[in-house]
Amino acid sequence: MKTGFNWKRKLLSLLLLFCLLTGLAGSGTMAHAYNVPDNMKWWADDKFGMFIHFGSYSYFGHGEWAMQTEGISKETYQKTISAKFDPEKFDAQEIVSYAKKAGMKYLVFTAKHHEGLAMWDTKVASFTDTTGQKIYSLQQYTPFGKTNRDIIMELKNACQQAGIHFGLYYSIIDWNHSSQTVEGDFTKMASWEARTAYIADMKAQLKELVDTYDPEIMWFDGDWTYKKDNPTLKKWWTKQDGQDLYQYMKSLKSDIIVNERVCRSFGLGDFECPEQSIPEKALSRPWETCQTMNNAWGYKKDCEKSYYNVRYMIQDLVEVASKDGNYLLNIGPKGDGTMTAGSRKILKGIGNWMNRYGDSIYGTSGTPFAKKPSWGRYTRKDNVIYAHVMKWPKDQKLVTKKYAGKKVKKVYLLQNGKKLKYNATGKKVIIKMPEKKPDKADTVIAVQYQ
Ligand code: JFZ
Repeated sequence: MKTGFNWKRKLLSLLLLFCLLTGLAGSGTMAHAYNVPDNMKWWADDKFGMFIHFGSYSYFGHGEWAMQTEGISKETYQKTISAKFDPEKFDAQEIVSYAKKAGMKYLVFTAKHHEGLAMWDTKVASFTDTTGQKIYSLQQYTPFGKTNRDIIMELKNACQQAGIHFGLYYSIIDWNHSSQTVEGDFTKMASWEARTAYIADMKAQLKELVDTYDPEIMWFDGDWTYKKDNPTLKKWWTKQDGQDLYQYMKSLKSDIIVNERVCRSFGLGDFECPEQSIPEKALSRPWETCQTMNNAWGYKKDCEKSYYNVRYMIQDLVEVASKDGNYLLNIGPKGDGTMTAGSRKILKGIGNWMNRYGDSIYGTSGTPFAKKPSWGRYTRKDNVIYAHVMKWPKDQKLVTKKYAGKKVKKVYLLQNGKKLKYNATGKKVIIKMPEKKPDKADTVIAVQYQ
């Protein structure tokens, strides 16, 4: 009797193991295209986040690179731009409600961009203006300081209320800091001592950020030195520094998610940031494409008339999801803190679509098929394959690829559950489509397998 019982148990656990390995375990979610560590599960499932570029460059309105591209000196930049930055209309609740309605599940805010202005009340002494008298931060350097507001905390709190994960962006290069001067698209260090001291001070700022705001993501940038080792004063940031910074962040908060830009191109960090583009196929580890709505990150007046349309943005998000990536879509509020009309419109438009079709994005892994269909893209979750139809078939027949070795259970319009007739023969599932396409950007058909 006893041995019989053990046998059954062994068989059962073997079966369970098999199920787990093949990703078929009960109602569990389908595995991603790559291995996802435990601390990143929510991130890999959430898929869609909001990026916010906001700093004193938003007041100037020429984009966040203006200081470098227009050759503005530290002193002039401070006096004519940062000293006038007064985002009194910044409304965290409103921004987060737009993110929420758009279906975004996490948010990343620029705590310090290349311009060097800290958007929080930093106490690290070396981050001063050129007189050395004032700390170069939103609270201590700009007129907004008189309000005693902490907009990062306002955002964090609004996110918490809305159930949105919170992350921060931090630039490794700092055009303002006394250790560095702008040199091409990087900075030059004044001396080896300056380099050592700056890195220590940068870590002190990062500790302030983690201690104060407890971010779940730390999104680094300004790391491009192309140096593996042997730093010079011109290329002072190396792979070794990147590895060290990554370890440091984990020592502050063990489950924090860090991007590869601690020092890019060396496979560091927890996820990859393809260069402002979408890769051909799913990558071999978690990845995220960050994208602008109008070719500008920080507010740029000249780009206000050139927003992409809602359809383009939805199809871009779907393209990313079809390769099991994440999508971080940027807004660049104006200097007074208000959101631009163009970004509101796009967020609302995406929200309308996500309301109907969010199920085909969240918790999905990319397409199971090698080839892209001519009419759109695929995503999948558990036993469902989502057909994202972007080009409507003229003859009302949609030809989709059949999931090998499985039986179709039903086919339906995702927006309302309405069943569609289909014919599953050989390697194809041919679906009878409604005459009129319900959605211009992308109508999602769910093909459910047994
Ligand atoms: C960087 C920043 O310089 C820029 O201001 C913005 O914050 C953006 C999100 O990140 O810009 C980059 C960084 C990397 C690439 C392109 C622009 N890249 O890898 O192609």
